[in-house]
Amino acid sequence: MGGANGKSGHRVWRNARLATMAEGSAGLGIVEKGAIAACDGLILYAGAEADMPASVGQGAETADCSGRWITPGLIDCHTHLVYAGNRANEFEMRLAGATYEEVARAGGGIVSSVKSLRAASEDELVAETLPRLDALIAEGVTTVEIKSGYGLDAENEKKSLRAARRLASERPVTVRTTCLAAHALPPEAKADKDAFIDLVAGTILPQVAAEKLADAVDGFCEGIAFSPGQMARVFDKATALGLPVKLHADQLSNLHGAELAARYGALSADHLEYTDEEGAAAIAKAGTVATILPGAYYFIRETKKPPVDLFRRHGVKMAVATDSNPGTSPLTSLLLTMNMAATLFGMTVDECLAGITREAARALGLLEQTGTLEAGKSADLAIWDIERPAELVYRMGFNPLHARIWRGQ
Ligand code: DI6
Ligand code: FE
Repeated sequence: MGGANGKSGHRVWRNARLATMAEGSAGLGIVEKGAIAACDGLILYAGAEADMPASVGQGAETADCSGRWITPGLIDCHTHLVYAGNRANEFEMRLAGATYEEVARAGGGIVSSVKSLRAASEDELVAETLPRLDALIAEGVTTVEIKSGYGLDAENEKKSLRAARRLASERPVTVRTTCLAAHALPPEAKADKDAFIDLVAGTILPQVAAEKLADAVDGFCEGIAFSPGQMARVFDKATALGLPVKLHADQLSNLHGAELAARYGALSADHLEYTDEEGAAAIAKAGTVATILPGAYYFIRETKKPPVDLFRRHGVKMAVATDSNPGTSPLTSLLLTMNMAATLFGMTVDECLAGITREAARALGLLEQTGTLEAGKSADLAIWDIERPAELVYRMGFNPLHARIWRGQ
């Protein structure tokens, strides 16, 4: 801390190529021969080196980037990163021909992760999650969203959210937490979905809100989970508690989850494989981001692709995220996720990169703070050993990160 002039963390990165991702600039907002100045964790200047006011760089600790590319720090805006154990056994059963239902009857599925999480202490959850968080961070992630949803009662949902919050003091990363209590029906609910929704809206959400453990509320709207009517009750309570909402929508069938999310002004609607034109139009109008999750599509060998073309036509903003979870997307690489979004769904390089920066920030309600290289935002940067941005999407299993800066450090 403390630059030569005494200001804390006054730094300049010069001789860099910038993909600012700034809204309204063409493509990636590229600046050749660029520079970034930061102080007190915030960007003071991002633009052409030749245009940087001398005062901005005076006394700063200066790094020569030797022509490397700088992008905003990456943002994984949809994860279920906090869980205990894993479900590799189910993966083997499915490879041997078992159906998802057979796996569930053998004690598998979300409920098996609920059992493991309930048996783990908060400390154990933090310790088990750190290697997954480290994998994301190693690729330049500076902000990650983490959902609960494997606790499914007040104590265990709060334990997950506390573990998620604690990760932010263990590593230099911004963590946003989301309460996904309406994820699945726990065994003790005895198939009574409405009674469980009473518990979520009447007990779990108020407690989570009172202890300020969540930044948003999510739910799984699906035949195998909760109906639009049940989700609406959860969203009514979230809204009354002042929490923004998100939704796992239209992943396995079209229950018009996108329209439901739009009706509540959701930050994002996620998955959306089965969303139709009305759904696309509704989220476009509401300004709800479509979060594209190719990891789950790939891992469960889904064949229905999200309607990326419809989203383009309606001007829907698209984020891209890992959906990191033990059951349908055991994925901890945003770089590989971009490759999947491009290869499987035909998203362009520009869309993929916007999806893990600017649009991911928008999906978290954080666009004022991060997601682009612009003055006034957090100095969250990823510096890459690449010749062109497309390399970040093109490679599979290779990490060209040179350095990662979180809040100027
Ligand atoms: N959709 C999914 O793909 C995951 N949750 C959800 O709502 C599945 C989570 C799991 O199987 O553990
Ligand atoms: Fe998910």
